Amino acid sequence: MKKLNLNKEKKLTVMIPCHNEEKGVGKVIAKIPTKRLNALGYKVEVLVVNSASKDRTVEVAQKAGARVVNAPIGKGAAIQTGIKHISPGTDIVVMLDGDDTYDPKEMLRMIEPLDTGFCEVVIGSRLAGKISQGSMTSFNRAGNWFFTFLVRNWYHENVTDVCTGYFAWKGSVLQNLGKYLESNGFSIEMEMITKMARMNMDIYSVPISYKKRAGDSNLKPLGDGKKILHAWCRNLYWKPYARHKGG
Ligand SMILES: Nc1nc2c(ncn2[C@@H]2O[C@H](COP(=O)(O)OP(=O)(O)OP(=O)(O)O)[C@@H](O)[C@H]2O)c(=O)[nH]1
Ligand SMILES: [Mg+2]
Repeated sequence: MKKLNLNKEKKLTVMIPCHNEEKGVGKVIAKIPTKRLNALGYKVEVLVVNSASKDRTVEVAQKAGARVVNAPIGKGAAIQTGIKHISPGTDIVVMLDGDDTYDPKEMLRMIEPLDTGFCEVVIGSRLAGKISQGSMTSFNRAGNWFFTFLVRNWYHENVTDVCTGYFAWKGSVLQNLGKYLESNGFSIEMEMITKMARMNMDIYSVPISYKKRAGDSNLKPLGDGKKILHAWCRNLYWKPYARHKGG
């Protein structure tokens, strides 16, 4: 008879897409609650997905203990590359930005519903959480609210912040989603959320905090807003089998 290994160590990867984030990435990695995660039975790996940074991002990330992989330019392209570099058998993947806007300690709240089997995907919601003064312009806040309204009403998904950069997935669920991703830029979050909705994934939101970024933004609110709207339209009639890239 096969022996059951009840004390199996679980694997958690923290994925951080970075483009010129020398000011933030070290702080983000240092704030990951590794000891608390270890106590919950998780072995933690930090994966920084770097695109063409011209500053000390790679050096700072490696010094802080991260594995660094290089990706083509664009947040979406980086996420697609990052997914392919996640170690096989990873139980949970958490993703957050490298600009020190999200609180890594709050990943404990993000992973609890996954750890206890409540759902498959957790979205960190700033709009239902705490947004510090000066961290989000009124224009961006209105845009987020508008895109969230569109997703709630046309995809019937109970999400409260579709432009967030803080996610947690069961590892196998993210690998499945990764096969369908195509966006290279900032429409990636909209693409992920709308495709996860169409794949009937079990998604819930938890409130998180958001504060002012360290370093300069890469987002172009108007141009990227148009691409986000385009991703929302494009996936309305999308089905997982329709554009499957194979595998
Ligand atoms: N690897 C990689 N990461 C990127 C790229 N563009 C943005 N990122 C990262 O994606 C995260 C989000 O990008 P930000 O520029 O902060 O965009 P944002 O959070 O929507 O906008 P702000 O509110 O101004 O910070 C950050 O960690 C960036 O470093 C890219 O081309 N490649
Ligand atoms: Mg940011």
